[in-house]
Amino acid sequence: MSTAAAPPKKVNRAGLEVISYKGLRTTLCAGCGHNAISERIVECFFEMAIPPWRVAKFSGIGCSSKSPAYFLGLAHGFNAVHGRAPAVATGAMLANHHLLGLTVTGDGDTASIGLGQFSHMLRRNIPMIYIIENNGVYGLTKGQFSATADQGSKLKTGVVNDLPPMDLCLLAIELGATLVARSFSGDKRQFQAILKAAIVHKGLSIIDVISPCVTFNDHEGSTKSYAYMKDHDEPLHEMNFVPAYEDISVEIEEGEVRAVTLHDGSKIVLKKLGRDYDPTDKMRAVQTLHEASREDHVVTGLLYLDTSRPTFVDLLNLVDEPLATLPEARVRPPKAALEAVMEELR
Ligand SMILES: Cc1ncc(C[n+]2csc(CCOP(=O)(O)OP(=O)(O)O)c2C)c(N)n1
Ligand code: SF4
Ligand SMILES: [Mg+2]
Repeated sequence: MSTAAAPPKKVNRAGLEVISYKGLRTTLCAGCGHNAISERIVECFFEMAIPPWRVAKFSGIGCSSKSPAYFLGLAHGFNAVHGRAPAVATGAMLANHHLLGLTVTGDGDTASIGLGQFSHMLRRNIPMIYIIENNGVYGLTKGQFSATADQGSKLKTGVVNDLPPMDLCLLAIELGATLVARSFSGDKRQFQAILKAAIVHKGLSIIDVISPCVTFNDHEGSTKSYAYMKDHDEPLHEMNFVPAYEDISVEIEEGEVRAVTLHDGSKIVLKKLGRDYDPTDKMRAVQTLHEASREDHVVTGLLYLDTSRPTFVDLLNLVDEPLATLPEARVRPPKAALEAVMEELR
């Protein structure tokens, strides 16, 4: 009988094992793209050593919005009404801007009932990560087209979508998000690099992830299926994330590699694939998305990055301590001040 001791469990820089980053067992369909996204969230938060209790998760209603139950079980969480995650998250981030906000929701939740709230979150550049698990349908209510479904795409029943799609990345760039990326749930490496960059970005990160619904939208005629993405995914660059604590000097080959520096000194290293792409050029980002839509390509990667725009928390000039932890004496005017106001109104 062997007497060898069990190998030590792997811990991250926070001294935590990966199990501290997991959630409940998924109840989504086997093969659903949303499950792959939950797995990447567990891996990235573990690797970046973010204590899970420093994270606040938000969602709306949908299969995608159920997924926060399946990762970071030790984090704070709020499952809002359909489409209302942005307002709840905005309030929470203002009440405690020391938390790392992570919203995971769907294309239906975001682009239909939640569009108004989504737009104002973009304008305000609320500092948090907002992931859209985009499958082109309302999965939870049995597969009706959502507002991101492509014109001409077909449901299993043969019904054709006659309406033009809403591109949530275009909207995000236009209305003020400061990190905007598109990925595919089947591209593990690319999504990990984007998510790690979003974790350190000080501003609103919108990540639109094409995440196939294997039950209602993975057939021929769908433009959000695994097969369609295999043929039409056009990565803008090969992405690598170099965290600030790794202190690796990045070799820049002129014209081939572009490195963009994030707020904490971490870097996103973008290796050119075919075209030269500068994610800090807003006009170029918008043009690239329009061209891709015209040519039936799905461009993925880091579409847009702006590290200079202030967040809503900066604009409000909040005190550094979380408002939620301030004693009443510091958040409420004293009785004498209220009496003086009343006196003026008499
Ligand atoms: C106010 C309200 N209207 C409608 C619904 C029905 N409903 C539940 S989930 C959903 C859409 C979900 O689609 P999506 O956000 O894309 O998530 P998925 O299931 O595809 O991941 C709808 C319309 C609801 N729950 N509440
Ligand atoms: S119905 Fe579609 S979106 Fe919902 S869990 Fe199943 S595969 Fe995923
Ligand atoms: Mg959906």
